[in-house]
Amino acid sequence: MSIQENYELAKKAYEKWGINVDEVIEKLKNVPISIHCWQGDDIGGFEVNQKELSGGISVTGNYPGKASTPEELRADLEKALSLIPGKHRVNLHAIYAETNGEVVERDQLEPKHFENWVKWAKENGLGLDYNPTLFSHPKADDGLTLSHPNEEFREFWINHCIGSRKIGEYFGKELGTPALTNIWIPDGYKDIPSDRLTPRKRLKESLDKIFAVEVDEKYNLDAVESKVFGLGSESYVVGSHEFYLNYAMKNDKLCLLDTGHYHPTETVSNKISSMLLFSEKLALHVSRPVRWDSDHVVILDDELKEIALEIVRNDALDRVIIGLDFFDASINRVAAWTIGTRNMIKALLSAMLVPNEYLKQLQEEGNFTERLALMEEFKTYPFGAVWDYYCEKMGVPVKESWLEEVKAYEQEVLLKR
Ligand code: RNT
Ligand code: ZN
Repeated sequence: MSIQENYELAKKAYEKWGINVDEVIEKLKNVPISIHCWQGDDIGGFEVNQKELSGGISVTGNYPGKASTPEELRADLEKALSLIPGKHRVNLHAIYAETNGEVVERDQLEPKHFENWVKWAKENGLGLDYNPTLFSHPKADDGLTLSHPNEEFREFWINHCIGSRKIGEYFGKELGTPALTNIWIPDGYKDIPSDRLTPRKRLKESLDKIFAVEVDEKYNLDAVESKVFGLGSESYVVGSHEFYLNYAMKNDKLCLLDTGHYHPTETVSNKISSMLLFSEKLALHVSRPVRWDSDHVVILDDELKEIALEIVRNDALDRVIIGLDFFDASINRVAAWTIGTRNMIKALLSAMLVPNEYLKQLQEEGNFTERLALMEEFKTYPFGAVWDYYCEKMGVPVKESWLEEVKAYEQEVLLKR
Protein backbone atom coordinates (compact mmCIF):
# COMPACT_ATOMS: atom_id res chain seq x y z
CA MET A 1 0.00 0.00 0.00
CA SER A 2 1.19 3.46 -0.80
CA ILE A 3 1.75 6.21 1.74
CA GLN A 4 -1.37 7.90 0.42
CA GLU A 5 -3.50 4.77 0.80
CA ASN A 6 -2.26 4.18 4.32
CA TYR A 7 -3.03 7.76 5.11
CA GLU A 8 -6.59 7.51 3.83
CA LEU A 9 -7.21 4.47 6.02
CA ALA A 10 -5.71 6.17 9.05
CA LYS A 11 -7.80 9.26 8.38
CA LYS A 12 -10.95 7.18 8.51
CA ALA A 13 -9.98 5.71 11.86
CA TYR A 14 -9.40 9.17 13.33
CA GLU A 15 -12.46 10.71 11.69
CA LYS A 16 -14.60 8.24 13.59
CA TRP A 17 -13.52 10.15 16.66
CA GLY A 18 -14.14 13.56 15.19
CA ILE A 19 -10.49 14.28 14.46
CA ASN A 20 -9.94 16.19 11.22
CA VAL A 21 -6.53 14.93 10.15
CA ASP A 22 -6.05 17.39 7.28
CA GLU A 23 -6.62 20.24 9.71
CA VAL A 24 -4.17 18.69 12.16
CA ILE A 25 -1.52 18.65 9.46
CA GLU A 26 -2.13 22.30 8.57
CA LYS A 27 -1.78 23.21 12.22
CA LEU A 28 1.38 21.18 12.72
CA LYS A 29 3.07 22.91 9.78
CA ASN A 30 2.97 26.17 11.69
CA VAL A 31 4.57 24.98 14.91
CA PRO A 32 8.20 26.04 14.99
CA ILE A 33 10.80 24.15 16.97
CA SER A 34 13.85 26.11 18.06
CA ILE A 35 16.80 23.93 17.11
CA HIS A 36 19.90 24.53 19.22
CA CYS A 37 23.00 25.14 17.12
CA TRP A 38 25.30 23.75 19.82
CA GLN A 39 24.59 20.07 19.06
CA GLY A 40 26.65 20.63 15.92
CA ASP A 41 29.98 21.39 17.57
CA ASP A 42 29.75 20.16 21.16
CA ILE A 43 29.06 23.70 22.49
CA GLY A 44 32.45 24.85 21.15
CA GLY A 45 31.59 28.14 19.47
CA PHE A 46 33.95 30.31 17.43
CA GLU A 47 35.63 32.53 19.97
CA VAL A 48 39.20 33.37 19.09
CA ASN A 49 40.50 32.38 22.52
CA GLN A 50 38.36 29.33 22.82
CA LYS A 51 38.14 27.99 26.35
CA GLU A 52 37.22 24.49 27.41
CA LEU A 53 33.54 23.86 28.11
CA SER A 54 32.71 24.72 31.71
CA GLY A 55 29.68 25.61 33.80
CA GLY A 56 28.89 22.14 35.06
CA ILE A 57 27.71 20.82 31.72
CA SER A 58 29.57 18.21 29.74
CA VAL A 59 29.58 16.75 26.25
CA THR A 60 30.87 13.20 25.96
CA GLY A 61 32.01 11.35 22.85
CA ASN A 62 34.34 12.09 19.97
CA TYR A 63 32.43 11.14 16.85
CA PRO A 64 34.31 12.48 13.82
CA GLY A 65 33.19 15.40 11.66
CA LYS A 66 32.17 18.09 14.06
CA ALA A 67 31.75 21.59 12.66
CA SER A 68 34.59 23.95 13.46
CA THR A 69 33.67 27.01 11.38
CA PRO A 70 30.43 28.98 11.02
CA GLU A 71 30.18 27.80 7.41
CA GLU A 72 30.45 24.16 8.44
CA LEU A 73 27.94 24.57 11.23
CA ARG A 74 25.44 26.27 8.95
CA ALA A 75 25.93 23.62 6.26
CA ASP A 76 25.30 20.88 8.83
CA LEU A 77 22.21 22.65 10.10
CA GLU A 78 20.94 22.97 6.53
CA LYS A 79 21.43 19.26 6.04
CA ALA A 80 19.48 18.46 9.21
CA LEU A 81 16.75 20.98 8.35
CA SER A 82 16.30 19.33 4.95
CA LEU A 83 15.38 16.12 6.78
CA ILE A 84 12.94 17.70 9.23
CA PRO A 85 9.40 18.60 8.14
CA GLY A 86 8.23 22.18 8.70
CA LYS A 87 9.71 25.67 9.12
CA HIS A 88 11.74 26.10 12.24
CA ARG A 89 14.09 28.32 14.22
CA VAL A 90 17.76 28.13 15.13
CA ASN A 91 18.95 28.91 18.64
CA LEU A 92 22.36 30.56 18.96
CA HIS A 93 24.70 31.26 21.84
CA ALA A 94 26.96 34.29 22.15
CA ILE A 95 30.02 32.11 21.50
CA TYR A 96 28.79 31.63 17.93
CA ALA A 97 29.53 35.26 17.08
CA GLU A 98 31.70 35.90 14.03
CA THR A 99 34.41 38.43 14.82
CA ASN A 100 36.74 38.07 11.84
CA GLY A 101 39.59 36.68 13.87
CA GLU A 102 39.49 39.58 16.32
CA VAL A 103 39.17 39.12 20.06
CA VAL A 104 35.86 40.67 21.05
CA GLU A 105 34.97 40.37 24.72
CA ARG A 106 31.48 39.05 25.37
CA ASP A 107 30.31 42.32 26.88
CA GLN A 108 31.31 44.03 23.61
CA LEU A 109 29.36 41.80 21.25
CA GLU A 110 27.01 43.59 18.89
CA PRO A 111 24.43 42.75 16.24
CA LYS A 112 27.10 43.14 13.54
CA HIS A 113 28.81 40.00 14.85
CA PHE A 114 25.73 38.04 13.87
CA GLU A 115 25.15 39.50 10.41
CA ASN A 116 26.06 36.28 8.66
CA TRP A 117 23.67 34.29 10.81
CA VAL A 118 20.86 36.72 10.06
CA LYS A 119 21.59 36.66 6.34
CA TRP A 120 21.56 32.87 6.41
CA ALA A 121 18.36 32.76 8.46
CA LYS A 122 16.67 35.02 5.91
CA GLU A 123 17.80 32.86 3.02
CA ASN A 124 16.48 29.76 4.75
CA GLY A 125 13.25 31.23 6.14
CA LEU A 126 14.28 30.64 9.74
CA GLY A 127 13.70 32.53 12.96
CA LEU A 128 16.60 32.97 15.39
CA ASP A 129 16.78 32.73 19.17
CA TYR A 130 19.65 33.70 21.41
CA ASN A 131 21.51 33.02 24.64
CA PRO A 132 24.24 34.98 26.41
CA THR A 133 27.07 32.56 27.22
CA LEU A 134 27.87 32.66 30.93
CA PHE A 135 30.32 29.76 30.99
CA SER A 136 33.54 28.64 29.25
CA HIS A 137 35.19 31.93 30.20
CA PRO A 138 37.98 33.03 32.59
CA LYS A 139 35.50 35.27 34.43
CA ALA A 140 33.33 32.23 35.11
CA ASP A 141 36.15 29.91 36.16
CA ASP A 142 34.91 29.62 39.73
CA GLY A 143 31.43 28.77 38.48
CA LEU A 144 29.97 32.14 39.46
CA THR A 145 28.68 34.87 37.14
CA LEU A 146 25.66 37.08 37.89
CA SER A 147 25.86 36.20 41.59
CA HIS A 148 29.63 36.66 41.81
CA PRO A 149 30.84 38.36 45.00
CA ASN A 150 33.24 40.42 42.89
CA GLU A 151 31.36 43.43 41.56
CA GLU A 152 33.59 43.89 38.56
CA PHE A 153 32.89 40.33 37.39
CA ARG A 154 29.21 40.80 37.99
CA GLU A 155 29.16 44.00 35.94
CA PHE A 156 30.87 42.21 33.07
CA TRP A 157 28.17 39.53 32.96
CA ILE A 158 25.37 42.07 33.41
CA ASN A 159 26.64 43.99 30.41
CA HIS A 160 26.94 40.79 28.42
CA CYS A 161 23.29 40.00 29.15
CA ILE A 162 22.13 43.52 28.26
CA GLY A 163 24.01 43.34 24.96
CA SER A 164 22.48 39.94 24.33
CA ARG A 165 18.96 41.29 24.64
CA LYS A 166 19.84 43.87 22.01
CA ILE A 167 21.15 41.15 19.73
CA GLY A 168 17.86 39.31 20.27
CA GLU A 169 15.99 42.49 19.36
CA TYR A 170 18.07 42.77 16.20
CA PHE A 171 17.16 39.19 15.24
CA GLY A 172 13.49 39.92 15.85
CA LYS A 173 13.51 43.07 13.76
CA GLU A 174 15.40 41.55 10.87
CA LEU A 175 13.49 38.32 10.73
CA GLY A 176 10.00 39.49 11.59
CA THR A 177 9.57 37.05 14.45
CA PRO A 178 10.58 37.80 18.05
CA ALA A 179 13.72 36.14 19.35
CA LEU A 180 13.71 34.40 22.69
CA THR A 181 16.77 35.48 24.66
CA ASN A 182 17.32 33.04 27.47
CA ILE A 183 19.58 33.53 30.46
CA TRP A 184 21.05 30.46 32.05
CA ILE A 185 23.90 30.73 34.56
CA PRO A 186 25.90 27.95 36.18
CA ASP A 187 26.25 29.67 39.57
CA GLY A 188 26.28 27.38 42.57
CA TYR A 189 28.41 25.46 45.05
CA LYS A 190 29.79 21.97 45.17
CA ASP A 191 29.37 21.75 48.91
CA ILE A 192 26.79 22.80 51.46
CA PRO A 193 26.55 26.59 51.50
CA SER A 194 26.81 28.61 54.68
CA ASP A 195 24.65 31.30 53.11
CA ARG A 196 22.01 30.64 50.50
CA LEU A 197 20.46 34.07 50.58
CA THR A 198 23.30 36.45 49.70
CA PRO A 199 24.12 34.94 46.27
CA ARG A 200 20.42 34.87 45.38
CA LYS A 201 20.07 38.48 46.44
CA ARG A 202 22.96 39.38 44.15
CA LEU A 203 21.45 37.41 41.28
CA LYS A 204 18.15 39.24 41.76
CA GLU A 205 19.91 42.60 41.68
CA SER A 206 21.89 41.64 38.58
CA LEU A 207 18.73 40.58 36.76
CA ASP A 208 17.03 43.83 37.77
CA LYS A 209 19.87 45.76 36.16
CA ILE A 210 19.75 43.61 33.02
CA PHE A 211 16.01 44.06 32.56
CA ALA A 212 16.01 47.75 33.49
CA VAL A 213 17.21 48.40 29.94
CA GLU A 214 14.23 48.78 27.62
CA VAL A 215 14.13 46.28 24.79
CA ASP A 216 11.05 46.06 22.59
CA GLU A 217 9.04 42.92 23.36
CA LYS A 218 7.77 42.96 19.84
CA TYR A 219 11.23 41.79 18.82
CA ASN A 220 12.75 40.18 21.88
CA LEU A 221 11.29 38.05 24.66
CA ASP A 222 13.31 37.45 27.83
CA ALA A 223 13.46 34.08 29.54
CA VAL A 224 15.24 32.75 32.62
CA GLU A 225 16.22 29.09 33.01
CA SER A 226 16.51 27.37 36.38
CA LYS A 227 18.35 24.25 37.40
CA VAL A 228 18.44 21.89 40.35
CA PHE A 229 22.14 20.94 40.29
CA GLY A 230 25.14 20.70 38.00
CA LEU A 231 28.61 19.18 37.96
CA GLY A 232 30.40 21.12 40.67
CA SER A 233 27.18 22.69 41.93
CA GLU A 234 25.72 19.55 43.45
CA SER A 235 24.72 21.11 46.75
CA TYR A 236 23.38 24.47 45.76
CA VAL A 237 22.32 26.29 42.60
CA VAL A 238 21.65 30.00 42.95
CA GLY A 239 19.10 30.14 40.12
CA SER A 240 16.76 27.47 41.42
CA HIS A 241 13.22 26.84 40.15
CA GLU A 242 11.57 28.80 42.98
CA PHE A 243 13.96 31.67 42.45
CA TYR A 244 13.19 32.11 38.78
CA LEU A 245 9.53 31.23 39.04
CA ASN A 246 9.06 34.08 41.50
CA TYR A 247 11.33 36.38 39.57
CA ALA A 248 9.57 35.75 36.27
CA MET A 249 6.08 36.17 37.72
CA LYS A 250 6.92 39.39 39.47
CA ASN A 251 8.78 40.91 36.54
CA ASP A 252 6.72 39.61 33.67
CA LYS A 253 9.47 37.46 32.18
CA LEU A 254 9.23 33.98 30.72
CA CYS A 255 10.21 30.93 32.71
CA LEU A 256 12.17 28.43 30.68
CA LEU A 257 11.78 24.86 31.90
CA ASP A 258 14.53 22.46 30.85
CA THR A 259 13.33 18.86 31.13
CA GLY A 260 16.68 17.81 32.62
CA HIS A 261 16.70 20.41 35.38
CA TYR A 262 14.42 18.87 37.98
CA HIS A 263 14.53 16.03 40.46
CA PRO A 264 14.38 12.69 38.66
CA THR A 265 10.77 11.92 39.54
CA GLU A 266 9.58 15.45 38.86
CA THR A 267 8.20 15.98 35.36
CA VAL A 268 7.92 19.11 33.25
CA SER A 269 4.70 17.76 31.70
CA ASN A 270 3.02 18.17 35.08
CA LYS A 271 4.19 21.78 35.41
CA ILE A 272 2.92 23.18 32.11
CA SER A 273 -0.75 23.61 33.06
CA SER A 274 0.14 25.40 36.29
CA MET A 275 2.51 27.72 34.47
CA LEU A 276 -0.07 28.52 31.80
CA LEU A 277 -2.60 29.63 34.40
CA PHE A 278 -0.30 32.38 35.57
CA SER A 279 1.67 33.51 32.54
CA GLU A 280 0.89 34.19 28.95
CA LYS A 281 3.97 32.43 27.63
CA LEU A 282 6.28 29.66 28.70
CA ALA A 283 9.51 28.35 27.16
CA LEU A 284 10.93 24.85 27.10
CA HIS A 285 14.29 23.21 26.62
CA VAL A 286 13.31 19.72 25.65
CA SER A 287 16.13 17.39 26.52
CA ARG A 288 16.49 13.82 27.84
CA PRO A 289 18.07 13.32 31.20
CA VAL A 290 19.47 9.83 31.79
CA ARG A 291 20.14 9.52 35.54
CA TRP A 292 21.17 13.17 35.59
CA ASP A 293 21.08 16.25 33.33
CA SER A 294 22.95 14.28 30.70
CA ASP A 295 21.39 15.96 27.66
CA HIS A 296 20.84 12.80 25.62
CA VAL A 297 19.10 13.09 22.24
CA VAL A 298 15.33 13.41 22.63
CA ILE A 299 13.45 10.18 21.95
CA LEU A 300 9.74 9.55 21.56
CA ASP A 301 9.26 8.44 25.14
CA ASP A 302 6.29 8.77 27.46
CA GLU A 303 7.40 12.07 28.95
CA LEU A 304 7.90 13.67 25.55
CA LYS A 305 4.42 12.54 24.50
CA GLU A 306 2.97 13.82 27.76
CA ILE A 307 4.62 17.23 27.27
CA ALA A 308 3.17 17.42 23.76
CA LEU A 309 -0.27 16.42 25.05
CA GLU A 310 -0.19 19.14 27.68
CA ILE A 311 0.64 21.76 25.04
CA VAL A 312 -1.94 20.51 22.56
CA ARG A 313 -4.89 19.75 24.82
CA ASN A 314 -4.51 23.06 26.62
CA ASP A 315 -4.58 24.82 23.27
CA ALA A 316 -1.19 26.36 24.01
CA LEU A 317 0.76 25.83 20.79
CA ASP A 318 1.26 29.57 20.47
CA ARG A 319 2.01 30.08 24.15
CA VAL A 320 4.69 27.47 24.70
CA ILE A 321 7.94 28.21 22.92
CA ILE A 322 9.47 24.85 22.18
CA GLY A 323 13.26 24.69 22.09
CA LEU A 324 15.57 21.71 22.17
CA ASP A 325 18.68 21.26 24.31
CA PHE A 326 20.80 18.16 23.94
CA PHE A 327 24.36 17.47 22.97
CA ASP A 328 25.67 14.06 22.11
CA ALA A 329 29.13 13.76 20.57
CA SER A 330 29.09 9.96 20.49
CA ILE A 331 26.91 9.78 17.37
CA ASN A 332 26.68 11.62 14.06
CA ARG A 333 25.68 15.16 15.05
CA VAL A 334 23.46 15.79 12.02
CA ALA A 335 21.63 12.57 12.87
CA ALA A 336 21.31 13.71 16.49
CA TRP A 337 19.54 16.91 15.40
CA THR A 338 17.35 15.01 12.95
CA ILE A 339 16.31 12.31 15.42
CA GLY A 340 15.61 14.72 18.26
CA THR A 341 13.69 17.26 16.21
CA ARG A 342 11.66 14.72 14.26
CA ASN A 343 10.71 13.16 17.57
CA MET A 344 9.52 16.46 18.99
CA ILE A 345 7.33 16.98 15.93
CA LYS A 346 6.10 13.38 16.06
CA ALA A 347 5.09 13.86 19.67
CA LEU A 348 3.07 16.96 18.75
CA LEU A 349 1.39 15.15 15.89
CA SER A 350 0.50 12.16 18.05
CA ALA A 351 -0.94 14.52 20.69
CA MET A 352 -3.16 16.12 18.04
CA LEU A 353 -4.42 12.70 16.97
CA VAL A 354 -6.17 11.98 20.24
CA PRO A 355 -9.80 12.88 21.04
CA ASN A 356 -8.64 15.26 23.74
CA GLU A 357 -11.96 16.99 24.31
CA TYR A 358 -13.81 13.72 24.71
CA LEU A 359 -11.21 12.39 27.13
CA LYS A 360 -11.51 15.57 29.20
CA GLN A 361 -15.26 15.10 29.29
CA LEU A 362 -14.89 11.53 30.51
CA GLN A 363 -12.73 12.71 33.37
CA GLU A 364 -15.26 15.38 34.32
CA GLU A 365 -17.96 12.72 34.38
CA GLY A 366 -15.81 10.51 36.56
CA ASN A 367 -15.72 7.85 33.88
CA PHE A 368 -12.18 6.69 34.57
CA THR A 369 -12.69 3.25 33.04
CA GLU A 370 -13.40 4.64 29.62
CA ARG A 371 -10.72 7.31 30.04
CA LEU A 372 -8.04 4.70 30.68
CA ALA A 373 -9.37 2.32 28.04
CA LEU A 374 -9.34 4.93 25.29
CA MET A 375 -6.02 6.47 26.26
CA GLU A 376 -4.48 3.01 25.97
CA GLU A 377 -6.23 2.09 22.73
CA PHE A 378 -5.12 5.31 21.05
CA LYS A 379 -1.51 4.31 21.60
CA THR A 380 -1.85 1.81 18.75
CA TYR A 381 -3.90 3.94 16.39
CA PRO A 382 -2.19 4.40 12.97
CA PHE A 383 -0.31 7.56 13.83
CA GLY A 384 2.73 6.38 11.84
CA ALA A 385 0.73 6.49 8.60
CA VAL A 386 -0.11 10.16 9.22
CA TRP A 387 3.51 10.93 10.11
CA ASP A 388 4.76 9.31 6.87
CA TYR A 389 2.21 11.25 4.84
CA TYR A 390 3.21 14.47 6.58
CA CYS A 391 6.90 13.92 5.79
CA GLU A 392 6.12 13.16 2.16
CA LYS A 393 3.85 16.17 1.83
CA MET A 394 6.51 18.42 3.37
CA GLY A 395 9.14 17.10 0.97
CA VAL A 396 11.40 15.40 3.50
CA PRO A 397 12.45 11.75 3.60
CA VAL A 398 9.85 9.27 4.80
CA LYS A 399 10.62 6.84 7.64
CA GLU A 400 14.28 5.92 8.10
CA SER A 401 15.23 6.89 4.54
CA TRP A 402 16.72 10.14 5.91
CA LEU A 403 19.52 8.05 7.34
CA GLU A 404 20.88 7.31 3.87
CA GLU A 405 21.25 11.03 3.31
CA VAL A 406 23.10 11.49 6.56
CA LYS A 407 25.40 8.59 5.71
CA ALA A 408 26.18 10.11 2.32
CA TYR A 409 26.77 13.51 3.91
CA GLU A 410 29.11 11.90 6.39
CA GLN A 411 31.16 10.32 3.60
CA GLU A 412 31.20 13.35 1.35
CA VAL A 413 31.51 16.13 3.89
CA LEU A 414 31.97 15.27 7.55
CA LEU A 415 34.77 12.71 7.19
CA LYS A 416 36.75 15.07 4.95
CA ARG A 417 37.07 17.68 7.67
C1 RNT B 1 22.57 23.95 31.05
C2 RNT B 1 21.37 24.55 30.41
C3 RNT B 1 21.62 25.43 29.23
C4 RNT B 1 22.70 24.91 28.29
C5 RNT B 1 22.82 25.65 27.00
C6 RNT B 1 24.07 25.34 26.28
O1 RNT B 1 22.26 23.04 32.01
O2 RNT B 1 20.47 23.54 30.06
O3 RNT B 1 20.45 25.68 28.57
O4 RNT B 1 22.47 23.56 28.00
O5 RNT B 1 22.66 26.99 27.22
ZN1 ZN C 1 18.76 24.12 28.88
